[in-house]
Amino acid sequence: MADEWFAEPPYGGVQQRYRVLERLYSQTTPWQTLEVLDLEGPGRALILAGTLQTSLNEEFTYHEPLVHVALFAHPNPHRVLIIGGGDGGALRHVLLHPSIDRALEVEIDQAVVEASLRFLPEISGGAYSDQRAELKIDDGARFLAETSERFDVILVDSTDPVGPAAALISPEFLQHARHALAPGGLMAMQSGSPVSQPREFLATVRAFKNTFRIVKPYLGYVPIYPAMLWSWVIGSEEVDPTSYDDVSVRNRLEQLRESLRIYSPAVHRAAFALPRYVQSLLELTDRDLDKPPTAAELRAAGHPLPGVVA
Ligand code: AG3
Repeated sequence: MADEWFAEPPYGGVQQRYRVLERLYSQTTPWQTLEVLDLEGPGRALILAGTLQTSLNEEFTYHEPLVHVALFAHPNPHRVLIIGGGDGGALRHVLLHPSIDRALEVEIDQAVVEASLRFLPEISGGAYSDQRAELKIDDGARFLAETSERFDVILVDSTDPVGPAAALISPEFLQHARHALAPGGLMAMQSGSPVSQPREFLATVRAFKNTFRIVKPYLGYVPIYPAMLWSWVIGSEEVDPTSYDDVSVRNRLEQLRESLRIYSPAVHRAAFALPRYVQSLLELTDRDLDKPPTAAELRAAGHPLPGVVA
């Protein structure tokens, strides 16, 4: 049998690859190409537009930081909006919190939900049939522009902010999201890898800084994403996600319907401690966004693999 490997397009001269055990499904949806592959290590994996999104063995490495850092940073979240997240993993993690009484997911591509339910049902784990959950197939940007509903937490679980998902860091989208937050609300979004995608990371944080009073990027490891070191960012008008009551987080953690594999109050706190080179990179967000940083500027800021960006 031929040795078959899957890799995302390279970042500069850098590429991570996985042995393909089985090709289960592939389709071109109205929005993107969609594949489900069984990869050695990650297990069954969802690939959108040629980039790895999630897999059975590793979904927690991405969903726990996205969902639980944001939800525990809020003292008492009841209503959550998820934009994207068609694999249902973010929804499942949100619904682990007993305080949640409404979790609305707005996903643009119905095919992602269908393929995930068919090939990766463990990732949503029945979340779509939970009484508290609602799924709308719609453009999240349009939904937010029109809704009068208010949410305690908004999570953006998107593909990389290039192509269609670039709209999710536009000033209009973020203003609409800010308006859709209830008082004390906060918004979290994946912001790419400071190592393999420093420009996407900086553009996302910069867009948040232009919208929210309090903006805190944080880090974690997602082994199936390029360079593994990943980032998310939280924006809020009132809530600082780095200060929360340890005792109440510990109590709430015990009440979750499933035990977690990454999140703890110590991990929450540590995630916001940024290496100094990431801080130097972030200083580049204070300049004009229309001119993304050059490779020389990234190198000067101490970026560890400047070869990944041309
Ligand atoms: N969303 C995708 C995060 C970005 C991955 N980027 C990449 N592999 N180049 C994750 C969706 C999981 N619900």
